[in-house]
Amino acid sequence: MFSKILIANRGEVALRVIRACKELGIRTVAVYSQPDINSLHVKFADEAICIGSAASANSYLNIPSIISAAEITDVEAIHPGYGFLAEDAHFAEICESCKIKFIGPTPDNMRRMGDKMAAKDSAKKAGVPTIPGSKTIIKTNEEALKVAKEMGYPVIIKAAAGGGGKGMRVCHNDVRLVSALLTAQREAEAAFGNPAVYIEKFIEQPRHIEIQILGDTYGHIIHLGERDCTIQRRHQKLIEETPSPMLDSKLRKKMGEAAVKCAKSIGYVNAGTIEFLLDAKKNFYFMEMNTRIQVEHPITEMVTGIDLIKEQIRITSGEKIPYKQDDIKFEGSAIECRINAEDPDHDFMPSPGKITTMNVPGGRGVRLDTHAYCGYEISPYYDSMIGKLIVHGKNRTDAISICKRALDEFIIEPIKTTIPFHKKVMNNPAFLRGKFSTDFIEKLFEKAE
Ligand code: MV4
Repeated sequence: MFSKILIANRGEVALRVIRACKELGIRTVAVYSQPDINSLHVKFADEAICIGSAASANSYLNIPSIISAAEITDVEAIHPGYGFLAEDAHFAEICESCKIKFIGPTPDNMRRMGDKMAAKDSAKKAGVPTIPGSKTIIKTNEEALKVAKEMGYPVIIKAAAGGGGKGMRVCHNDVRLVSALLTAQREAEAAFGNPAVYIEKFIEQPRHIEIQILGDTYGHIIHLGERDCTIQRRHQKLIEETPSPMLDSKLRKKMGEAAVKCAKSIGYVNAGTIEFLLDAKKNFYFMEMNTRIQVEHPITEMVTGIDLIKEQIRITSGEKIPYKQDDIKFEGSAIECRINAEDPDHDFMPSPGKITTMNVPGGRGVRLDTHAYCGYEISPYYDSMIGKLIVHGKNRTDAISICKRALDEFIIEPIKTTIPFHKKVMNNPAFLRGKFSTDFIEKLFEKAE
């Protein structure tokens, strides 16, 4: 096992990794940008090194600075958290060449899944259902029209280098398709430096269901069930839950096995997530794979009792995963609410600033992952997440009741937060019934106006 790890991240996830390290008896090195000097990850790490100024490009994305910090402090491994360098194959290679272990998948794993068409192809070859669509990149209007005619409208244009919704366009007819092709290509070029797009049949009112997987360096891969991430706004997840109200144990097993097949087909190592779309008839389709630990990983930890960050570290240090698929048991129901410094009454506008009052919820079934505290300033330089409220109950109804009372205890002032939004959702009839799709938030705000 490692004796010292550097965490190449900030905020709640940096703290999350430090906590796992402490429990494993591993010393930690934090890196931080100048404005982050008062962050808890700096306070709770054994050592901390300033790696640059506020802009991410100068600090949390600054590979030479991070590698220098790792060499000065003589760490054996780097945990990248999520975002920043977590899915950067080049960074993982540099770590390797400096004899520092990258806590995550191999550079080859990341490259294979980073290209969305290649990823889809891998899934298809592994025998996993994929969304019908073009087999190649679409360059011309003629190609686009031909594919749309074959599949029938509506169709969706997606960026090949993309993911996460950027460069996407839904089209209902030929005229819209032709104009959307050019804008999608331009948007893809601007966002990813690559204008390549492809076309798929558009699945209407789907659910976003993802499967957590873990693979070790000996080729042993298991899944840890699903997370239902259907409640999103502009491709930002706001609420995640497990188990999904849409899945029974039979479908869970089928999707879990499909996810493991995908991961095995590319020799996947470490923690990863396979995203699926589930249509109204409960057909599931591979969408993409995230080659990192995700923001919403705690809900899986709550129902399985497995610490995913510790497993990531153990896998990287060469240990075998100590469980077989049948050892994984799911207990109760967990929900995560993302607490962002955003104003839900004004189009979720960012609301950075200093927190002068903060009362955090606790009690039975409550977990709070946050780097914020009374006196902490939410910086305008980074994402607006203040923390995550994670609740765990014996079933969905129980989890919702814990969530409601925890939200009532949660006070953050004077900045605006998503707490009132979550309170509203926890009382929404469609949410309570578990019957909703990816347009849930749009519909919620339509009604109010
Ligand atoms: C889709 C889709 C419907 N049909 N693909 C959104 C982000 C990116 N990962 C892919 N996304 C979608 N792809 C087809 N063929 C609908 C979405 C989508 C969506 C997916 C999950 C959660 C929220 C969403 C919101 C809008 C669109």
